[in-house]
Parts: sequence; C-alpha cells; structure tokens
Amino acid sequence: MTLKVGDMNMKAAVLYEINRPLVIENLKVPEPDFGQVLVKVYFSGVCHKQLEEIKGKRGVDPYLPHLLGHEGSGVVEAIGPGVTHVATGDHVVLSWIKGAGINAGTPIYCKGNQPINAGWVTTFNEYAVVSENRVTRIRQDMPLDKAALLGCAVPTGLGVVINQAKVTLGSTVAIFGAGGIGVNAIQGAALVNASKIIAVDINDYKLQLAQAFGATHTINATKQDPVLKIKEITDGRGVDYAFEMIGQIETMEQAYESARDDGGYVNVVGVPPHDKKMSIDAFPLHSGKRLVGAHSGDTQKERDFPRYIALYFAGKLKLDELITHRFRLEEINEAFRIMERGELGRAIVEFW
Ligand code: PAD
Ligand code: ZN
Repeated sequence: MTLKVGDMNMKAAVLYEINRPLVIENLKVPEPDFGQVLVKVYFSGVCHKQLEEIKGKRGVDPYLPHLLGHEGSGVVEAIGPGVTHVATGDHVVLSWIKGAGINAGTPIYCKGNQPINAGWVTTFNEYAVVSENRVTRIRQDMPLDKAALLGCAVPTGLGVVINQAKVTLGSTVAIFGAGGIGVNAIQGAALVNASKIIAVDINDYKLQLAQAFGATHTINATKQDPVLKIKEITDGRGVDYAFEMIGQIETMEQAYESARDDGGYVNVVGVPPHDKKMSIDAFPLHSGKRLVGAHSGDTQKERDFPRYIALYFAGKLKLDELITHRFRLEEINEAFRIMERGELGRAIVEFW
C-alpha cells in the first residue's frame, strides 16, 4: 500500500540535549511546502560537523530538539509548490551547500504533539523535507552510496584546493587532518599535480589512508613536530599552501606556521571552537602571506557535481575507498564514537 504524503511516519535520529547520544524516534513526515522537496533518503555521510553540534562546540543550541546530518543521497518522493529544478523519481544529492532553486522555509517534524526542528537539509532520517536549493539532481547510474559523499566531504575537500586556493602545478601542499575532508583535499592536490603533498594526522591509520589518496609525505604529529618536519621537507621554506581540516586552534596555528612567509597561503577549513582565539605572528601578512577560511570551498553544485561524477567514472576520483564504515541508523552513536577515536575515513548510514 502506498501511503499518502502527510500520513507518513519515519525513523530519525534526534538530538535532544548537547553531549547526549542521539535518540532514534518515530516521527511524522510533514508534507513539502512551497519550495520544499520530499526525499526518500538512501544514504547519509557522517561529518565531523555533526559531532561538533552534538558536543556544543558552537555554544548554546537554540534549536533543540532537532534533526541532524548534512550530506546524503536519495530519490525525490514528492515536490512542493514552486519547485522546478527536480521532479519525482529524480536521484539527488542532499547537501548543506546552497545551489539552484528556492531557499525555502525549514520543516517541522512531529513526535506525537512535540515539534522537532530541522534545518534546510537533514539526512539522519529516512525521509527528508529539504529546501529546493539543497538538492541537486544527478545521473541515475551514479551509485547512491558514493553520491552521498558529494554532499560535503568531496566538494569541500576538492573545492578548497581547486576552486578556492587554486593550487598550482608543482607546488607544495600540507594538509592538517586526513579525515573525510582532508583526504579529499589530498586527492584534489594530487589531481592538480602538486609536487609534495604532506599529510599530518595523529593516527597512523589515517596517514595510510592519506597515502592511498596521494600524499607523498606523512607526519604523525604525536611523534614529530609537524611544523619543523614540514620545513625540513620543503628545504626550510615552508609549503606554498597549508590547509587545516581538523577544527582545533593549535593545529590552525601550526598550519599558519608551516606555510612559507613570502606569499604562502593558509586556509583554516576546520570550524574553530567558539570560545578560543588563534595567536599568530602577523608580520608575514605584511609580505604577502594569506590567511583565509572556507565555506564549502566555493562549490557550485550544478557545475562541480557532474565534473566529480565524470572523474569518478573515469577512475580518477576515489570515492569507493572513502567509505570505510557502514552503519544502520540505530548504530549512529557508534559511528561518532569511532570518529572520535580517529578510526574511520568516511562513515555512511544506510537506510532501507
Ligand atoms: P574527521 O573527524 O573525519 O577528520 C579530522 C582528522 O583530524 C582525523 O583524521 C583526526 O585523526 C585528525 N586530528 C585530530 N586531532 C589532530 C591533531 N592534533 N593533529 C593532526 N590531526 C588531528 O573530520 P572531517 O574531515 O569531517 O571535518 C574536519 C573539519 O572540517 C571539522 O572541523 C568540520 O567541521 C570542518 C568542515 N568544514 C567545512 C567548511 O566548509 N569549512 C565543511 C565541512 C567540514
Ligand atoms: Zn560536512
């Protein structure tokens, strides 16, 4: 029997309190309103940003209780009024990154009479009511599990290197944090033929993964001083480009220090904690050193997703190797425990 949209229920992971595990609930799925799209979610990636939300890294969370998750894939189940960019049956990527279409209002789900908040996109739920500009149609032959990673890890990692920093042929690059975003920055730097790609992490498993994605040098920061080692690898100069993809003040400062003072480029991609400040020697800024932050790596989804999918089919973009763990929604808290231990590349949640 097919259920009428509006009478549908689904399982979803709900964050009720900061620093508490997510709770799997049965919620009523709202009907898609103006500019909204109802998607049956097939796969969701698990990004460090959700761990940061659970841990309250951004301070007080005014939206509790709420749903989470910002990279996923699925099939359009229904569209609301005004939607023109996708149609029922389309395969789509769900992403926090804005693209074409309406920036709609945010949906409210219900557990009995209790409202549960959600942003413009959430993916730790069997169905998602998503703003039109957070869904992007993709070709039907693209495997949906890999497609889920196009929602955040892949476009952010590749985007900061290719779109934003515009890393040049033969240049030297250091990536701090070989996690979901970091390994994609590493493969981005390899795609544009950087000469030295130095991965820094505290976990040897991550450093092995980094090598598989194109790192030419690896540094375990628990065993070696990463700044000194990077200077040594680059004949005392420092790298042309340094990226922080962890979200810690100390490693942001290390990334800054490891880029060359005469025109080196530093991008703090990791989300800084709201209650701490960076301390840097500002003088090199005077001689052309650049320090910037990132928001999606200037991704334009309609332009970039087809390119990434084409590279995947051409065997030039590693997506299969990115997925190191698969969980069911009921096991989502375990995914965060393993992420905290630094033992996964990208985990995905499988529905259905
Ligand atoms: P992840 O947990 O997959 O990777 C983080 C990596 O950092 C892991 O491999 C850790 O082992 C490693 N690490 C931890 N501490 C250290 C240390 N002291 N030195 C070296 N390595 C260390 O996270 P992710 O890749 O999903 O996300 C990384 C950050 O990027 C996080 O702050 C997230 O919120 C941010 C992000 N930013 C954007 C953006 O547009 N700016 C988009 C998506 C994610
Ligand atoms: Zn993310």
